[in-house]
Amino acid sequence: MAKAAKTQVGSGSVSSTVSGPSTHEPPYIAKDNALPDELLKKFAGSDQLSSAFPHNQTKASEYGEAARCPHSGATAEAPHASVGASTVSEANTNEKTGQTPPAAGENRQKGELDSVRADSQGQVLTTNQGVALGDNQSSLKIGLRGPTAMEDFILREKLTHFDHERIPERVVHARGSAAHGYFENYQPLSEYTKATPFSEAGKQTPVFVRFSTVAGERGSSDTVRDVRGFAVKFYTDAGNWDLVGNNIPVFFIQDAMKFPDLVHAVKAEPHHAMPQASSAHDTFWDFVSLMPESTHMLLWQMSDRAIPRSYRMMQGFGVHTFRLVNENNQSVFCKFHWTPLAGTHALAWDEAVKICGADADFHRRDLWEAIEAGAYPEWELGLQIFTEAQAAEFEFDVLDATKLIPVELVPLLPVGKLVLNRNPDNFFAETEQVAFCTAHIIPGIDFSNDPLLQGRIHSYLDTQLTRLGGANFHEIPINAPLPPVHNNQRDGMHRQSIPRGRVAYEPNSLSGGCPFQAGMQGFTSFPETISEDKVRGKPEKFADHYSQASLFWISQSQVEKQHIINAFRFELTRVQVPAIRERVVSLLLNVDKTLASSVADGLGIELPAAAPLASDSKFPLLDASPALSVTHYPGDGSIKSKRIAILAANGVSGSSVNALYDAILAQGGVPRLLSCTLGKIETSEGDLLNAEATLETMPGVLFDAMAIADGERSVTRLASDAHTIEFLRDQYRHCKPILVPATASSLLARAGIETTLADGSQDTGLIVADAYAEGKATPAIEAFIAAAGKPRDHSRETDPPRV
Ligand code: HDE
Repeated sequence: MAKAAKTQVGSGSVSSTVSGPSTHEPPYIAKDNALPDELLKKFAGSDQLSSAFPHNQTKASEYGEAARCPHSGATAEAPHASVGASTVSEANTNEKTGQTPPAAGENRQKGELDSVRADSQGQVLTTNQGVALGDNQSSLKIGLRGPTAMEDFILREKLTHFDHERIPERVVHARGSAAHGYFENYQPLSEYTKATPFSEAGKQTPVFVRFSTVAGERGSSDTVRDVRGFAVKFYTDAGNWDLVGNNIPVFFIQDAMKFPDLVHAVKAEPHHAMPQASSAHDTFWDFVSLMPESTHMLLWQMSDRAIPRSYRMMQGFGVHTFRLVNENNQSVFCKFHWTPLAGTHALAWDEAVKICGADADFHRRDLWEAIEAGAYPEWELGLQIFTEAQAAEFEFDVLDATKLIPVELVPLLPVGKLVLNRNPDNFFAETEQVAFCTAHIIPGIDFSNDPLLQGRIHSYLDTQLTRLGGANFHEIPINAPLPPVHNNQRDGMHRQSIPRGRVAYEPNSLSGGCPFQAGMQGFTSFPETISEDKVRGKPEKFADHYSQASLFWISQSQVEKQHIINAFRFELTRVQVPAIRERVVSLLLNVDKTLASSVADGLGIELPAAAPLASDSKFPLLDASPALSVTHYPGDGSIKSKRIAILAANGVSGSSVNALYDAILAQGGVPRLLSCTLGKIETSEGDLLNAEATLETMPGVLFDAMAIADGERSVTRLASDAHTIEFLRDQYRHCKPILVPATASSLLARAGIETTLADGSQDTGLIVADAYAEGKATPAIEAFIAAAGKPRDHSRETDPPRV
């Protein structure tokens, strides 16, 4: 047999990119040949690695029964690191390329935000190309009075960047605020789910949470009547999981097909773009009055839930039924509930409207300030877990997002807490660019067939393509998951990562099969058995549009019921077309006669006939569920992070101001010394205090409670400023605690405030007593602080208001 000649012929292929000899033998290369050793190793190593895949070893397992348990991908180890490299020239390094290539399997583009946070302290200005700027004041001109030179690349770069600073706002939920924090798990939940945030006691998972309103534009006001978004991105060690919920546990519609209609109806009307961030207009009520399934949600939306005092004081709900899946691939259904430790609290409607003018950023500011001050907002996560068999017994369908599951039926299992303890560095980079997506789930969580959820799985991914400019939004630092990303997706606008090597497909042998599929270690969909016709329609139980609306109504306190009536009256009064108003009342008649007739009275109309029912089926009459009332979660009674105004002017008793200030601070409240103007306030003791804000810039609606400090001269000066009277009136009308020294009783009289309630009983929130005695907090201060820590006492409230 002829012996192969020892020749270098064929070795040219090593430095070529097309074709080569038909042998597995590495080409012979004489020692003194200039070809780099690495290149030869890469050439030979590629063939060696590829040879480990004589065929696609796992192809057969893609078919039939075997496919139910996806296999792990075939993989082999590269004999040499350079096999995975794009180029052997990567050995030539510099400051920009970096000195060391990634280790096998490493993706350097990690999720940690620190790698992209920037600080300019002590640095000179540069262009975007890193060129130091000599002059940032004037453009380059031909003579001091001459035209600007076309070559002024510095001016052009600056203006061009500025011209493109805005991205499209979210089509809904455009207005929002967010914070970082963590979710801490109480106990392993492995019986129900393999989702890693629930795997161990005490395990912490980083989160980014964005709260929002729905209808308004990005610059709209925070305190409008609206549903609030409550979107949580869990950066888990198994990838990102987004729980994109609301502060109301149900929704207006049952099928994703109607979402664009709903949003077009509630947003500003298209001809004149009015009103901004409000459902109080014809198109919204026209649509919902023709969609009786929205009745339940409408009651929530007209309730105090839709005007929360703070993002920190509202519940959050995943709304849909989800699945939990454990290691044995057993599944249960689940609903997610966030319960705030601070309790659920609402604004008064009149207050919410006035805050829109006084501080459009009221909720944004509140969240930011609380976190800066270390009063970290907390929620407990509770799960309602139930089986498919239980679900089949319920009188409602768990796939219907207009229905909730009363906690009396399926109690909440507390599983962990959410703590928000860090404000973002940059609103745009984080809060604006964060992309929540219902399709982001991890092993252990899965979808139900709720037709609203199914549509959302598409919509959230799709919307980011327009909003964030392309398919690579997952690489934006705030969106990047903690585990490194490895796949064969390539290119697209603004690609950040620089994948090594020539392989961007699977199966492959040239990259040793990598990255390979994870099989049962990775995400697999729960294998729900479905055998049905293709059909457009809804299940029969979805036709019950009123049982749970009635349930909500009977579960409200008397005060809450009155607020709901008032809200319907307000919204429908702004509607112009009488037929629409009547249609809404015809829906309410199927909920509760008193509700419907009170709203009709408020609108000055006769009761219409009740809206016809959508089904002949008999639907249940349910018992009240106290947990549906806002009063069910009073909070811990502390004044932590509550804003309390102390009004003072020249001649004030300095000791009374100090006593109040100290007592509020000591309990974690936020005291502010307000006066008619900024500047010094002379105390009766001859000291000077500094006013922190004025009655004009920070009116009463911005505070949770108010105290007028002792001192006759001070009271007289305050009385001469009508802002004081407005301040008092608003605080009184919105049922907030008021502390007034006996010397200031005349102020109350000027404001039209009586010291007893309408029924003659004592008003415990109105304390008339001096605020200082012997350098200590008086019982009056203690009573005032105790009242400020409690939920609002609405016993002052009358309709119409007395003050
Ligand atoms: Fe959304 N929703 N939605 N939604 N939604 C968006 O996604 C959509 C629904 C919710 O802070 C959009 O990134 C459809 C229910 C929140 O960034 C968009 C349907 C619930 C946020 C979208 C719904 C929500 C959004 C707009 C019906 C409560 C803000 C921008 C099938 C469970 C997330 C974006 C953030 C945002 C679509 C219904 C909550 C267009 C199609 C039900 C909290 O993709």
